[in-house]
Amino acid sequence: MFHPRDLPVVHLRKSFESSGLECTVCAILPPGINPIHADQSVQKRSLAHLIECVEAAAEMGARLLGGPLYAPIGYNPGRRRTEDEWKRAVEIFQRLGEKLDEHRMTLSIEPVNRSETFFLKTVDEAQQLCAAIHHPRIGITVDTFHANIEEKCVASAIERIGPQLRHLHLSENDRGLLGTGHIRFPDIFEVLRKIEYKGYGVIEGFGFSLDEPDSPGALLADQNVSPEDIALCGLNYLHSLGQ
Ligand code: LER
Ligand code: MN
Repeated sequence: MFHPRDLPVVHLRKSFESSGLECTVCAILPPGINPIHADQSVQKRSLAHLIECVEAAAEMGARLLGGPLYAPIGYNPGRRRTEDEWKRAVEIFQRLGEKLDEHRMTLSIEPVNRSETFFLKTVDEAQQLCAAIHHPRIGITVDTFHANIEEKCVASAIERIGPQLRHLHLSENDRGLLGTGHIRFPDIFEVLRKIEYKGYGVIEGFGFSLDEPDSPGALLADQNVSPEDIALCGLNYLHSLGQ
């Protein structure tokens, strides 16, 4: 989800209901929204945007909203994160707490790799952020693509955060078909069983599609791999692992 207002939320909810599918939402912040920005008007707009995201997710029937919701993807001012930025992130997520309670929504903050953010790259940083926010509905999304870049070991990182893992993006090291790269999914599933993970594993990958010429898939994916392949071959691979 980019702009919540652009989504046909009622139509989506009906489609999920009629097909018996559950829905989780991953949001990416659109231009002009940046919760860690020093300008108070940007902060205010960002809180309003996050509230809209929670409301739109609820209208779609979701109980989980996740993503790199602290800063826009690609925002990198070329320095380390400051304490003020950290405080702003803590404060904005704390202020969102009431809305999460109202809609019984889990918020799952996703660290992403260094080419996409300077603010939150590892699960340990995400754990520190969650500890500072201290809200029972707020936890962490691990994305195996990002974790493969930023963690020493993806499976150990997942084991370390244990119950704070609320959502999982299953993604190959090149965002391609699951099982064709070097992410050690069997080790990851072993650790998920160990921590008794009860959440979803969502396949996140990029396939080539002419219909979406500006999408990451069209720009980066193997041209022989479609978005449908990402989902269906990925699912076959997960079944082959007994999942
Ligand atoms: C979102 O889940 C994600 O992984 C980001 O890399 C998207 O840009
Ligand atoms: Mn992801």
